[in-house]
Amino acid sequence: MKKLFVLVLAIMMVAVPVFAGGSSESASGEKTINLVLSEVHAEGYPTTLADYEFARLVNEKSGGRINIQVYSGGTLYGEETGSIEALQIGDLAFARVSASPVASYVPALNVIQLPYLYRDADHMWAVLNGEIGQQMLADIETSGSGLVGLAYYDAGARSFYTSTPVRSLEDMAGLRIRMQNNAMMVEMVGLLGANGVTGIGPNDVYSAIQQGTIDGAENNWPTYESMGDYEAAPYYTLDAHTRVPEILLASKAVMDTLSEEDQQLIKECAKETQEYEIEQWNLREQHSEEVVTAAGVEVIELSADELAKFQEKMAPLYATYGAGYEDIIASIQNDY
Ligand code: BDP
Repeated sequence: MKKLFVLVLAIMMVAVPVFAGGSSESASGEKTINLVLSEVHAEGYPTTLADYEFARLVNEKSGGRINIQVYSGGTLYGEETGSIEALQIGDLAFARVSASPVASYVPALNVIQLPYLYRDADHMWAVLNGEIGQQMLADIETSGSGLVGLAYYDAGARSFYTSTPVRSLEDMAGLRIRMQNNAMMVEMVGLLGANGVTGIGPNDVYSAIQQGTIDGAENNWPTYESMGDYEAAPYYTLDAHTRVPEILLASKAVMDTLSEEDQQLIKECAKETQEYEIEQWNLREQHSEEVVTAAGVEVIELSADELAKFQEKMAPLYATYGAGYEDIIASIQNDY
């Protein structure tokens, strides 16, 4: 009888996974809180490593009371919008996502990912860890989005990769480029003469290029390498159009079920993992560049004049998505 009960329980656990988490009681009567984190990247990718570090820290600092289980590789949600919506309704506790799709729910976030906004990574980090970035992160929670912004991570700079070489702005004409689910990003590629295609999760870009549904996509060195996309689109044009940070998000609905102390503990642990992710990021970025170039990818550097043509096309985005944030944009450009 006992065996049968264990079997039924095991089947139920496989058939009905609790993604948001839940709580269980240990033999000593102490409550264990089980929470789930969704990640689109594979094991070993910098953000995935940071997710595990976050889970480890939370477990350690809560004396083993809070357990976070990481689902990597997009196994839970292949598209980040899916995980964001699950957070909103409390079906999922955490998701590590790009800030780009989050801006569809918290539009102000577009301001910190406008094309050609930052000079380099140091400039971006000064802004993100300064008053402007920290205020934006805090605003996610008060925006009514149902999301809580826990921490920013690095994701380098994004550039275009294509199945035919892009050596000039003219070469972008008519290309079908997979973009993240963010209206500003789709408009951006349109301003460059190409057609943005959305609805393709990052793990499906490779096959979409191979099947000819799209002519290319855009991303940083590590994603280009890790997803294998360089094999399908072997031309990488280093226009570095955006620096879009990653964000570790929590569900407001799930956070509200926790004590104030546990919420604080989670927020502190998340912040603590930022430095670790940046270290892992820098290592992986270099490694990915080596792998991709060794595989024979043609890395195309644009001349300053050509790059200026890309940049000039972005003015309408600053006007539309920067409206109401002129002071913040000027401050990012001049004070940091
Ligand atoms: C990668 C981000 C990942 C995004 C992906 C994308 O790390 O969060 O989902 O880009 O383009 O750089 O969708």
